[in-house]
Amino acid sequence: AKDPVRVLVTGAAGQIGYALVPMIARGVMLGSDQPVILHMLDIPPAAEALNGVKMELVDAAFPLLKGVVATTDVVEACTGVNIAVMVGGFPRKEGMERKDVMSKNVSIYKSQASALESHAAPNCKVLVVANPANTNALILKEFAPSIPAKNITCLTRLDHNRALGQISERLNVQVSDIKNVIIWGNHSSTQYPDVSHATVKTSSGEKSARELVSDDEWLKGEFITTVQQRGAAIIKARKLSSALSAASSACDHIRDWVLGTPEGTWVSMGVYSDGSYNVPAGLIYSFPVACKDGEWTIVQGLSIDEFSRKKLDATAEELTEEKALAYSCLS
Ligand code: NAX
Repeated sequence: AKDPVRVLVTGAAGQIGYALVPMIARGVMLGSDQPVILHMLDIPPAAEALNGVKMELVDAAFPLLKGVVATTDVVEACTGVNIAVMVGGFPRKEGMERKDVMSKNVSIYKSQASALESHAAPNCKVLVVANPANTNALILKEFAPSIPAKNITCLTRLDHNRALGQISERLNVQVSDIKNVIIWGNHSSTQYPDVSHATVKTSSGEKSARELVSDDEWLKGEFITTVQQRGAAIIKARKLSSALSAASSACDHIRDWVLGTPEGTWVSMGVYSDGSYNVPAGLIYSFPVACKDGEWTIVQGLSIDEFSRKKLDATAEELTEEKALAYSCLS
């Protein structure tokens, strides 16, 4: 039998946490033959609720779940973890300035970075979900210098999956027959959902999604805004933000990262930019990536037309501003 993998979920008493921990305990994230020990962190006001989640995990009697650590102590939470899913953060409340929210999250991610750096297992893989996800991941990277930059990522897989969902509905095809959509940039309304290289499996072979849709106006307009605004549409409908889809996408992100993507297929992940596609180096930016042996690489050589170029640059510009704002909160 395999040794258990320790998975940290921060903000585990929140809505995404509640959807995510049972998925992890059922093997959705790491496979149905991979035992896990869950580490759950939240803040003292949520300690009682967190303990309730722990009680439910015990009651669910998941065969793969070999242990649960539920704590408000960051060091205890981070000790020995192989995977860290950072869902906890400070939400933007009505009337709050962007800078104030940024400042709260910078201080959270700075201290959690140090705890991970000192106490996580070597080669711990980190996924930041909490918003502003890209910039929180960047802060985490800066304050955990001994964790390799390639181990620190943020979640744009939900946006990626939303793009698959929109194409699936439009063409009336299965999501599993669509591949290679891309989310570029920030997990925000400036992200660029791109189908230029996406394909669809049909009875007469693989076809370009763009040709099958054959409506560039929709692809360059409503499709993009629907994906960009989907989070807001869910809040409007549910009076709560996306939770099950966010949790499921976080599992997809880690699973593909650890277990690999099929040959010729890529997914979107927010990763540390090396300057590929003329995206400024040193941002956490969502790229198309292929994964093998537990490592991602940015898919190279895709053609970028003029329309896409502008979109890639606009979202990079927003991330550069966010980075400056985050740094201004440090001083
Ligand atoms: P909730 O408010 O339900 O849960 C957040 C939890 O984090 C709470 O239990 C809170 O007590 C805890 N928390 C706050 N500060 C903490 C700290 N310093 N350490 C540990 N825990 C802490 O929010 P939820 O709906 O679960 O969303 C969580 C985060 O995901 C938010 O930042 C949200 O904006 C972000 N999202 C990101 C998405 C993405 O695709 N990247 C999509 C979904 C979601 O909107």
